Amino acid sequence: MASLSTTTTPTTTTTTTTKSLSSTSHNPLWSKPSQLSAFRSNQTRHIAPKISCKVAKSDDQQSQTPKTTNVETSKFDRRNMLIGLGGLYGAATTLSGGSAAIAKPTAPDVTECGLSEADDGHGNNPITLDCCPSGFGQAVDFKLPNPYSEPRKVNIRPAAHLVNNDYIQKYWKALALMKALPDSDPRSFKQQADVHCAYCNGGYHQVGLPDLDYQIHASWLFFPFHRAYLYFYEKILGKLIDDPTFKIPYWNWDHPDGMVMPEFFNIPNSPFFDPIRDQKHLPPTVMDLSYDGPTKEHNLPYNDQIAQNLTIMHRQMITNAKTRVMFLGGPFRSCDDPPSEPGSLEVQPHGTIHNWVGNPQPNTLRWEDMGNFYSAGRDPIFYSHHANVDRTWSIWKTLSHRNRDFKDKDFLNSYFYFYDENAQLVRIYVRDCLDTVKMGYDYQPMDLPWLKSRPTRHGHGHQRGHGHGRGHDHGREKCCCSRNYSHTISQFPKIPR
Ligand SMILES: [Cu+2]
Repeated sequence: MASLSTTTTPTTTTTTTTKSLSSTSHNPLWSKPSQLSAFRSNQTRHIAPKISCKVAKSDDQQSQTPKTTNVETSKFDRRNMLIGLGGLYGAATTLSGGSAAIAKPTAPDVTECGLSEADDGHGNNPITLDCCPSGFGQAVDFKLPNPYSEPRKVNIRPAAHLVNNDYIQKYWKALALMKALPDSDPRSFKQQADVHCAYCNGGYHQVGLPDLDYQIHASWLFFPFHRAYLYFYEKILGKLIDDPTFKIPYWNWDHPDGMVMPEFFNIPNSPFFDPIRDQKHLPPTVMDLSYDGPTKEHNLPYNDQIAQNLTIMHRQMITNAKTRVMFLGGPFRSCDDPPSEPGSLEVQPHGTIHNWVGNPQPNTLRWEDMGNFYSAGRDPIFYSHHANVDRTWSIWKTLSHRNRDFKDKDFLNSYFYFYDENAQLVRIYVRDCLDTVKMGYDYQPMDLPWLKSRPTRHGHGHQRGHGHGRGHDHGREKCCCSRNYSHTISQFPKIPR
C-alpha cells in the first residue's frame, strides 16, 4: 500500500477536478489506512486526548499547542482502536463537504509515532518498519526572517545538469558528512530518509485522532510538506559544510536538457549513488514522464519522447491545473480520512518519475528505492526530484493571476515537524511555506519550453512537430473517454477522464 505507482499514459485531458473513486480505489498507495494502524508498536506511554469529529471544536489546533511544545515520543498500540475505516477512497465525501462543520487544520501527532508498513502495491511482500525519529524534545516554531529587520538573503538552487565540479564536490562533502552521522542523529541521512516513511506509511495519526492516519500525499499538503522537508534537509547539509548558503540542485526534468538522470548521481562510490535504481533508465536514457511500468516501456525515438514529455508538462501545469484544487490537490482537514485528491503535478510527472527511477519487480520486492514511499528518501536523487516539484509550484503561480494558494485557514494553519540543522525539533506552518523567496531561496531560471507544447486532439504538441501515434492528447472538450483503468501494477492515482 505504499508504492509510488504510476499514472495514465498521456492519452487524456480533463477539465474536471473531481477524482473518480473508481479510478483510484485500487491504488495501493493510499488504500487501507486502517491496516497501517494495525501495525503500530505496542509501547504504550501516552495517548493524546481524543477529539470527537462530530463536535465542532473551539478554534483551531493552535490553541492546543503552545508556542513551544514539549513533545515526548510515545509509541502506542492502536490495534484495538480501529474503527473499520474503508479504503482511503471509500470516504472521499469528507473532502468535499463532510468536514465543513468541523473544519480544522490537520497535523501529525508526533508524540505518538508508530510503526509504518509498506508492500509491493498488491499486498505482497509486506514489511513493517520503525521510521520514527530517535527523539523529540521541545519543539520551537519556525520563523521566517523578518524582511524589515534583516536584509533578505536569497540563495539559488541550481539546475543539476548545469552545476560545475566545485559545486558537485561541495555537495559530495555535505552529503558524505550527513551519511557519516550516526543513525541515532535526527539529521543523519537515514533519519532524513525515514521522514518520508513516517509521514507517508502510517507512522503518525492526526492530532487527537488515534483512529485516523495522517498522510501528506494526495491533498493540498503535498507541496508545502515537501517544501519544508527539503528546506531542513538543505539546512542540515549547509551546516555540515559550514556554508549556510548551500542550496541543493534541482532535477530540471521539464526541460529537454534535464530529461535524463543528472550524471553525478550515477558516480559509483559517491554519496549520490544508489544501486537500487532501474538500470535501464540510467543515463543516457531519456525520461518518460508517462512511464507506466516495465511492461509498458514506450521506447520512443528521442525527439518524440521529448515532445511527449513537454506536452505532458503543458497539460499538467496548465490544462489540468486551472484551479487550486486541480493543481495543488484537494483539502485535507482534521477528521478527514486520509486524502485522495492529488493535484495534477503530484500524479504526473511526480509519481511517474518516482517509478521510472525505482527498480521494479522482480529486481526488487517493492519497487525500491524511489518507487515506494517508505524507501524513496533513501535515494539522494529524491531531493533533487522534489526540488523540481517544488519549483513547479512557484512557476504555476506565475502562469495566471488565478493561480493562487488557498486562503483557507485550514490549509494555512496546518503544520509539520522537522529537525533543523541544530537537531532542534521545529514546527512549521503551511502559511510559512508559501513563498520560497521569503524562506531564503529561489531557483536558477530556465526556459519553460512546455509553455508552447499545447496538447492537441491528435496527440501532437504544437511546438515539436508530431509526437507519436500513441500520444493521444484529446482536447479538453473531448475528455470523458471510458473509465477503463487498468491496474496491472501498483498504480498512482490516474488522471480522471
Ligand atoms: Cu515524491
